[in-house]
Amino acid sequence: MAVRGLPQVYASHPEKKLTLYYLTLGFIALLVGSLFGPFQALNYGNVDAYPLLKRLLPFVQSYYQGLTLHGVLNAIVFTQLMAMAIMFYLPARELAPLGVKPNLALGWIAWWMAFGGLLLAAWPLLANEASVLYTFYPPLQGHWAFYLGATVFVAASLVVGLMVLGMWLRFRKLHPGKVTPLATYMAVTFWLMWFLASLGLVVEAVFFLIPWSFGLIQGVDPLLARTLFWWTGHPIVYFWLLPAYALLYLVLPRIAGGKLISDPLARLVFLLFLLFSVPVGFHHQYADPGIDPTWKFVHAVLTLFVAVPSLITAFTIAASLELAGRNRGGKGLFGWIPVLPWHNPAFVAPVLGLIAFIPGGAGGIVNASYSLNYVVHNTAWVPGHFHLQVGTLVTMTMMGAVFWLIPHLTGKPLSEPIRKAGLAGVWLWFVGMMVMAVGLHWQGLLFVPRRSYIAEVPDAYAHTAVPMVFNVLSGIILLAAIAFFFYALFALLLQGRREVAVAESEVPFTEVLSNGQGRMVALMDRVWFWFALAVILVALAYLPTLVQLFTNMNPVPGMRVW
Ligand code: HEM
Ligand SMILES: [Cu+2]
Repeated sequence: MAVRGLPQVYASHPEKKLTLYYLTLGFIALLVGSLFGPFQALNYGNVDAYPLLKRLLPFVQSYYQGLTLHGVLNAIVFTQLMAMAIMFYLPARELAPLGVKPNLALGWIAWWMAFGGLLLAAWPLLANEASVLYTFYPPLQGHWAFYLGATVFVAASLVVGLMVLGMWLRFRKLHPGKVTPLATYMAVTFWLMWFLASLGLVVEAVFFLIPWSFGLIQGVDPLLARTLFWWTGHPIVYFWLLPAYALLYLVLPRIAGGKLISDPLARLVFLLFLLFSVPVGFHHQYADPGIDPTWKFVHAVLTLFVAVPSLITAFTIAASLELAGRNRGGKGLFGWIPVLPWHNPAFVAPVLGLIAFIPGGAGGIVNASYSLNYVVHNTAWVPGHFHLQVGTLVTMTMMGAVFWLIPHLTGKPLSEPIRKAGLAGVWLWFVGMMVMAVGLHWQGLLFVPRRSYIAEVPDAYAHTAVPMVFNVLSGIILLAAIAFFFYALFALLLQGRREVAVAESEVPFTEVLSNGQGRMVALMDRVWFWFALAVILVALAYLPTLVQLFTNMNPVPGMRVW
């Protein structure tokens, strides 16, 4: 039987099992969270399917309880578990041949913290005791278990960060003077960025939300709470995005049949994210009172800076894909495109995600442009924008990765029917998201608010009938996408067949055309120096405002309006 030999594979690579646990929990969260999506899309098409949803899931009390679950499970839980998996596993495998092993005890502690925190927060969410949306702005007041569970869940990511940092420090000790290998460099800058970024949310939770929800303090200052929230709230999107970027740089070119064209550019991208991800949060507070317009302008400029690494990424990855197509014999201006491996969902999903990222990024630059934000702020435009980013590029890159990663982690091979279902799932997901993006952006320009059960007021937005048709269509397409993709995923995970050769398959790390040597790379490898610079930038961008807010607090009592 083929099953013999698998225990040895796991014994020599125990990090495989941990990664599989992170991934599986993440995709279960995505499945549950996404189920509310089609109902929301129909809502933005003026079709009220909530009576049906309440019959299917009797615990659902309202549109907003569903939306809270959707935002929390997809944007916080799924994304974080993907980051824990990818930004741990790739460096762990890269460093293994160099004699560095991860401290897996930490990794398992993190898994149990994530799982426990998730269960604790799920209880009030499912019981309609914390229908405060995934931004939980005070004075809306949720149940204490929601804040505590969410905090423990987020803290789990920091433990994984420590584990990866530990691997890197051991690498440095064992190989003095050697440049950090690429995947590890990405992971280290990534986790350092996240340590700095998470501070805002940690302070908000530990000093305000948790004591407040336990009744230890009477009120919270909404402006201060929002400012601390967005300290983390912007960089959290890079926390979602960079694991996808890591896969785009490290794995996608290989799957496409080519090479990564530049190692130093890939490093530069991650370094720029370390520097500029955090000091930009006021772009979520352009419409807030009590924040000086000059500081809003400073954050607007810094936000446009942080678009640069994504532009570099677009060119680097597109060039790497073109190289792959040329290697495969593609000729002419566009001839390299059809020869790429379009039969393979592991290739198709991230590439479709990248296409969605073009209008997604353009919308982001609009949002960032200070006074332009007043046109779109809090309208349906905003979910239109971020479903292209996190709902499409990030999610689809992870969806694609499972088609090589799960066989690689478990030895369970990708059969023809599963491949086909997966391919259908990712195409439908892409088409559905693009159609929804048209509907939501368009409605936003017609002043339809986000976060609204508009199907309950069917005459209020009758002037948006055309984009509504797009939203209805997208809801139906995305429901089909969910069915195909999750069928493929669970068929892959739950099958009995296992092959040692599949379990032993290597991580498909891409070869690099221009190597990771030279002065630039050595300079970028001074990670602590860059980290210190990032800390200074954040202090400059935030402390003047935060000192004022902390010394002029106006706490207000909480309320429950649901
Ligand atoms: C299955 C496909 C999906 C559909 C049809 C869908 C649809 C929607 C719609 C229409 C909204 C706007 C609701 C409102 O403002 O009232 C929304 C909100 C949101 N979605 Fe999705 N979505 C899907 C998947 C995802 C995924 C995969 C993610 C992230 C990984 C995501 C993250 C979010 C977030 C963060 C919000 C904002 C929640 C809030 O405003 O509190 N969605 N979704
Ligand atoms: Cu932002």
